[in-house]
Amino acid sequence: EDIAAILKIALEHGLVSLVYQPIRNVQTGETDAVEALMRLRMLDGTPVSPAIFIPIAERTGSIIELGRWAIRTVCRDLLATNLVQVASVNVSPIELQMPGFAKYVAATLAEFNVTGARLAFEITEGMELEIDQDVVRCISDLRKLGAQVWLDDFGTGFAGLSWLRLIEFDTIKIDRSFLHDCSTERGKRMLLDIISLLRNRGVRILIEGVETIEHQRLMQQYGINQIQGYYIGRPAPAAQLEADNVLPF
Ligand code: G
Ligand code: G
Ligand code: MN
Ligand code: NA
Repeated sequence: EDIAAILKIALEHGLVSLVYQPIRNVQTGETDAVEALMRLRMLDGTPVSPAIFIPIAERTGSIIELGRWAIRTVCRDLLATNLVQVASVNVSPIELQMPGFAKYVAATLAEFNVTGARLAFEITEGMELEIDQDVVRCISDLRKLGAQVWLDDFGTGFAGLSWLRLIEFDTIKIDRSFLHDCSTERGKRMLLDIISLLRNRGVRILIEGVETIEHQRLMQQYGINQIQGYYIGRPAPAAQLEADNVLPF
């Protein structure tokens, strides 16, 4: 397959990059975190959506090398500066199941003299991740480094509630579909029920897909801790965050 072959040479040819999307703290109004999102271009420059290339990278194993590159790049470009407080990185189950993942993270943090608390790992609920002993141990090793563990896309998979029993998450990211359903009373009640469930568990709540000022106001009213979406900011290269001067803390 074309993309599988491109993924193998992507790093040496500079075909992958990271963009960062701001996350706003609702209480303070500050951008206190960013999410790192991977981008891929073919040799002729055509962009490929992560929805296409991430599953292929997972299937072919390229995700291991790409994932390590992402962690290293985030530590070097973002966390080794004072550009942001916390950066989150999406991780695939394959990475978590791979022995030595937490060790790699520890070594990379040490290399760039970055504290673990500034790094968060996003695990997607929809992923076919079996929470076995290895995964639980890996997550606990990451938390021992001080790193945060976030649950991504909450509400979209079947796993969410059982994962909440097994893993202590620092932040739950509620999938944007729940916010977008708030145009109806039924949708609003659904979101409020989810919020009260999570609130009772004491985790921080982040909601994605904040696209308008009305969305932001509603989330403020609902007591959401952090918001992310096109209204707050689009994903952009690190250089642009610096140029916009929106992020230094
Ligand atoms: O940027 P956006 O387009 O389209 O991202 C889509 C999805 O791709 C994200 O929700 C995320 O789950 C996944 N993704 C983006 N970057 C990475 C990455 O660096 N690693 C992994 N495993 N998934 C990523
Ligand atoms: O699954 P994950 O949450 O990691 O995906 C992040 C994806 O969501 C990225 O592809 C990003 O471009 C997209 N995204 C970010 N903000 C918004 C938004 O406000 N609306 C929509 N529709 N998508 C968004
Ligand atoms: Mn994510
Ligand atoms: Na998400």
